[in-house]
Amino acid sequence: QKMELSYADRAKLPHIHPLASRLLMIMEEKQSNLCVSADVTSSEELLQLADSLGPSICMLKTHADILKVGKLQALAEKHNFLIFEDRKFADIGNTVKHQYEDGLYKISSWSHIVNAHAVPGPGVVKGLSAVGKPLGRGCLLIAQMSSSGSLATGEYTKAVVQMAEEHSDFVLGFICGSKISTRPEFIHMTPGVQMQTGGDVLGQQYTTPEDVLLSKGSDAIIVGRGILEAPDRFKAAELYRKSGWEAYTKRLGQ
Ligand code: 5IU
Repeated sequence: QKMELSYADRAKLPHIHPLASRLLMIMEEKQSNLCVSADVTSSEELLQLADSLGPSICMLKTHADILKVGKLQALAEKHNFLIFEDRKFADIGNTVKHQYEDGLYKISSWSHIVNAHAVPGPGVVKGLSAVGKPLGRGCLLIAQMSSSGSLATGEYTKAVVQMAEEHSDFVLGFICGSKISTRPEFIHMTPGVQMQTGGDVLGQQYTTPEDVLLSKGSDAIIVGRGILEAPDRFKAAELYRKSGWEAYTKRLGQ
């Protein structure tokens, strides 16, 4: 019998990143560990998605090139979810610093959370942190990927965890397939989730919410097409939210 800390317990840990704490509280309050991947091609559709699915989600994952930032921020406030720009920074520190702060999208000014590949070494985190930390932002390191043949495995994954531990004032967790760190301050977020296992023709591999949250010990699911391609997106989002929440409560009860 191993005791699991609840999201609410973890939110109160003394050394937790303030944004991780906020996210865990949102998850607890909204009974949602669902992040919707808003992979649509028009900003109108994205805003509509954010407004209709907002109540069901803890986070919305975006791609900067298709959004109207001001309106999305207002919806994030209205429905109490965080914005996660899936930018996957992967350059040297000095370059990502500029990509994060300046450029076309000024991502640091509106996105609560970004992600980064650890491939360049700790400089990538240091560069992002120089911009994001003063703004209270946070970063997820990509420790594993859901696509078949991914090279982010084994020793690489371990090195990513270590990099996160060394920069836990800015890194608040991981993109990963399963629980890879025992530190309860870190948030594990898993993409490649649908109600049925399987995949797409380009290498994506799907696991179920139950498998991700209960067997694999991750904290949150990231769902795109499982919801976007459903005939009723709201109904589908609620299905994923409930399934995710049920798996989480089962885990707590074990
Ligand atoms: N995404 C993955 N796998 C990963 C990472 C990111 O699927 O390892 I890092 C992104 C890609 C897409 C979303 O934007 O998550 C998943 O979409 P579908 O649920 O439609 O497969």
